[in-house]
Amino acid sequence: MTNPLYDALIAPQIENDAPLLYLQGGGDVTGRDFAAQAHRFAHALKGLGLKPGDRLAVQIAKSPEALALYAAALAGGFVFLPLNTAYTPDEVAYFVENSGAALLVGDPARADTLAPVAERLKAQFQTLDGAGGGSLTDLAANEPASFDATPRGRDDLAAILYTSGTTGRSKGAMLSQSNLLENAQVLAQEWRFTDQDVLLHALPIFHTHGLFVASNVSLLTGGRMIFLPGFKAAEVVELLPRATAMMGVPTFYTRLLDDPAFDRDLTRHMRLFTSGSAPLLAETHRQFEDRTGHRILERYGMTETNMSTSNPYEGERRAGTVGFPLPGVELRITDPDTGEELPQGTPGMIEVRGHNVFQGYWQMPEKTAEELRENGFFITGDIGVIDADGYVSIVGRQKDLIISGGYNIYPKEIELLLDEQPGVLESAVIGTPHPDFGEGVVAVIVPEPGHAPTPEALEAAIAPQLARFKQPKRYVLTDSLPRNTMGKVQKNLLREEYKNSFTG
Ligand code: MLC
Ligand code: AMP
Repeated sequence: MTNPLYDALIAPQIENDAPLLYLQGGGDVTGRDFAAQAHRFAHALKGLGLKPGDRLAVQIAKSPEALALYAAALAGGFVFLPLNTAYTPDEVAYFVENSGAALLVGDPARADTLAPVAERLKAQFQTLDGAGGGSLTDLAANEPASFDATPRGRDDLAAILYTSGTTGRSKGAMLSQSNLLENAQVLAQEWRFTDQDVLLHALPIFHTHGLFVASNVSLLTGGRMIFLPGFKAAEVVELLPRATAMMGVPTFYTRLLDDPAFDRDLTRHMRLFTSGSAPLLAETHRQFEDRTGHRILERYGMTETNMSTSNPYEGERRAGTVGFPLPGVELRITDPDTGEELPQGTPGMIEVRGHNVFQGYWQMPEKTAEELRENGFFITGDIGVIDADGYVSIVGRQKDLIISGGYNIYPKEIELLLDEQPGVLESAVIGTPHPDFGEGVVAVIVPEPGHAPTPEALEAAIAPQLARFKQPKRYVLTDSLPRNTMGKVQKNLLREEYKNSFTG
């Protein structure tokens, strides 16, 4: 028995003496060194008592070592559970507890708050920092540079990625070896990746986009990555002439367009820019083409489904659409109430089925049953329409979700915290147009009679519990929330009323 993902992504690096990762500020990591580090980590994890199938939760800065830890999880058959570095210890605690993680790896600078979380939840705790140092690196230092990968089947879990729900707490999306491998294979082929590519990698590696789309596709095809700790427009402008491809969220592209140095000449060597995780305005698509001559290739995916659709590499990349279902993916539009398939051209619920669709939510069979039909179709919560040429467009969301700079933010989570605060009768959290992040978070607060809670007080109260990017960027007070006859808050009216919160 083999280990399909490890065999396809990591094993080929063992004999690779060429650079795999180009680093910020110069220097590189060869494929051989990368694989050796991964193997040392895998031994160290085994030495800590981790068994195949155990969950390995990590909240660490992006670095070559962080990517090697992912590779180590693949080698050892541990289920990789990456967490946004912006999450507070309270948020991390939920993921560790819910997943029953055996080990939490965190930044040494946050050990004071994370180690007690791990201890309380009976998980071990180790550290790894953005420069690659930490207790886990020390543990691994004297381990062998080779490792016999643990056999895995195609249906074995490779990763769990948590995704918030519109009600209740986050759910762990279980992704199998074949979910990840087949999706990477399809994308590599559709987007024509080869070992000649140099991917400018500025996305975080704790989400689907940066880890499974960008890193997996590049590793699979034997290409190289300019591996940056985060997105800084000026740095990207400097490095683009060395790259052939880049993947980004729309905010990357709007920020690049704000830089006058970003032009046709600078992007001459590029063969591909892709965008996803949030809607790319047709206007941005056009501006980008005017400035560079490149047409951004937009695709659509989500944590539970990896990538589902893509505009064509050859053929028309149509602005405002997410293209066609990928090979091996079926996409249908249904009536959100009845589940009946709708005729072409009618907007409705996007449902997808195929190799890409996850295995269900970790230990939440009832949630899984609500969203994953017995016939294999996953109900995405996105409203879409298919045009006469087969292009899919996303025209709305049925789920109450804000997408800000490519991060998902669930209003319910914020409303529950705000409603608990003194002086707050009730709240509604909405997303309104934001020039940088696409959508920005606005909290509409109805105070208790005689009270007027200040934004500063509310912000201070929720800050310890909520990652910074989720915190409202604007608070407004109002007398009451608009409701329909069923008593449901009419957020569409609020979005209209406060639409100029960031643009006016
Ligand atoms: C940072 N901030 C954000 C934010 N990112 N606020 C809202 N939304 C965001 N996305 C906050 C910071 O905490 C800071 O707060 C302030 O905004 C300004 O920070 P910044 O320095 O300008 O932010 P920066 O570090 O540059 O980050 C912006 C970004 C980053 C766009 C580069 O958010 C990013 O890398 N986004 C990519 C997300 C991603 O990879 N999504 C993929 C999900 S997978 P203050 O107030 O303290 O100053 C998925 C499936 C699929 O969706 O289809 O791909
Ligand atoms: P996540 O759950 O973080 O993986 O986010 C997935 C969600 O991001 C999808 O359900 C969509 O709502 C949104 N999304 C991803 N790609 C696109 C895109 N190209 N256009 C519009 N929305 C997108």
